[in-house]
Amino acid sequence: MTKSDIGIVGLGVMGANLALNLSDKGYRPCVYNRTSSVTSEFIETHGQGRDIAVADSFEQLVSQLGSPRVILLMVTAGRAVDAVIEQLRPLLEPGDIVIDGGNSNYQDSNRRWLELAAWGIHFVGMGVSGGEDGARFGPSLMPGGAAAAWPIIRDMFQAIAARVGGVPCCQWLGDGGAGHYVKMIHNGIEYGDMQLIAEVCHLMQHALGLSHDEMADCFAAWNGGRLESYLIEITARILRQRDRDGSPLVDKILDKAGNKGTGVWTAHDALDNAVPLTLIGEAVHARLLSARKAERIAAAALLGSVPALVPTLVPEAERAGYLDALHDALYAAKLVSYTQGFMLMQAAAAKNGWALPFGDIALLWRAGCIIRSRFLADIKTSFEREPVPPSLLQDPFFAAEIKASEAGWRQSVMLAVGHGVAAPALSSALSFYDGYRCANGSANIIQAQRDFFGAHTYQRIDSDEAKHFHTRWLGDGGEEIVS
Ligand code: NBP
Repeated sequence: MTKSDIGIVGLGVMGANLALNLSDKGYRPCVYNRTSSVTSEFIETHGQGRDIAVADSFEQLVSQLGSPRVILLMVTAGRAVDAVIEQLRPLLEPGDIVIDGGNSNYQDSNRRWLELAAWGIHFVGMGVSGGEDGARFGPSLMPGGAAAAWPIIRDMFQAIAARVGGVPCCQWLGDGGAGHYVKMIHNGIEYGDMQLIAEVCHLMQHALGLSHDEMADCFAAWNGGRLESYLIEITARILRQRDRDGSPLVDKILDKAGNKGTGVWTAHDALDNAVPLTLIGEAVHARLLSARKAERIAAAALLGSVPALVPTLVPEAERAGYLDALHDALYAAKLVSYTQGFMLMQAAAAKNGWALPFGDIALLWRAGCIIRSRFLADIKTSFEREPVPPSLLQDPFFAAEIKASEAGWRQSVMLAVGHGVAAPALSSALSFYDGYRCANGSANIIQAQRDFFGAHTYQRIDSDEAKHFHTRWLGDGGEEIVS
């Protein structure tokens, strides 16, 4: 019997499309789905003329695979992954490879990597991005886990991944949960990019008074320049879409954003790692606020609603200038978001002992995934520079870019504040930028307050950093060296 190259467990949206992608590239998958009717339907619809094997049980699946066995799990993240691994594990042998391609939490992947290693089984946690289309025609793949698995699975996954200039968007990221960690950051950045675009749309509509077609034209034009990206491109298309009555469809879509938790994981992880990931945090909070629809309606009635609060739109003659400003604001804030995302990955790499390849990460997000953009090529170049800058904002190219965008960015934030249009991501990014480049900040006041009420001590700018001082604020005002 001809053995299959890879077993696929789960024929949902992603599993089915990855199976077809593998088949297109000359690999022979063997597919299994818990509900057998789904497998039958898949084979009836797509099996014609393809060399795809089918299994009715885990035993059958395992018996149809060559050695070492490679099994890709495309099931819902969480308990289902553990349940499948539990059933598969007794059927596997040392050296076999189990790949979890779902949106799993990286801590679960760390655990599964260790648990399966105890049985000699190589676990790979692989982030997959690009949705249905990506899975079918070229996703961005972020694998990590048991390094011994990589030489065995590399060719197969690089063959099905998206490519930029011939380079596959699939590179090994490190031990344990490194792959799922990078996927989590990708998702967090996706939250930030989406929030920034939504804020700019709201300003265009409620402060500049643009029609949906004018907004769409603007995004389409921006997509030809520095902001070129998948999300800008689809926003132009979304704004042009009409409902059955001919009115813009977006205005009929309820303004409550859903989420599957990966943004919250990213924000949480940033706090755990003491990294100021403000923009993604704001994007998560904005989704949480959006979900409180009934409360917002009541508040609008009581406090006055936007745009009724400031009914005056920017005069038409000034619109073009404001649109340029919004372009620059979007670009600069996006730069802050990626700066913060890479800061967090740098901290996580140090904490987990991962040698994350930052330039490669930028490259593997260049195509096949939701945050794909032209701008990621510049990030890749930045990480190739010698010496590597401590953060993207200190890279000579990005420093010049953000300075050139600053005036428009401030103008946009002032527009939002003046018109009462919420723009938490645009404005928090500007506050981060101002805080980041402030050599003498306001934390001296905080340190003095902490010492005043809690004797928490402070360091002095005119003394060795190792020395800590306390002032007897309510006593004689004298200062003492504490350590
Ligand atoms: P779907 O919801 O389309 O499919 C889920 C699959 O999991 C089905 O095949 C289902 O089998 C199977 N499954 C479940 Br649920 N519990 C199981 C169990 N205990 N044992 C065996 N199989 C089980 O999901 P999807 O959209 O294909 O996503 C799969 C993974 O990929 C998820 O982790 C998702 O977050 C991730 N992901 C999705 C996208 C996307 O755009 N959709 C993008 C990137 C990553 P059944 O037919 O018997 O219910």
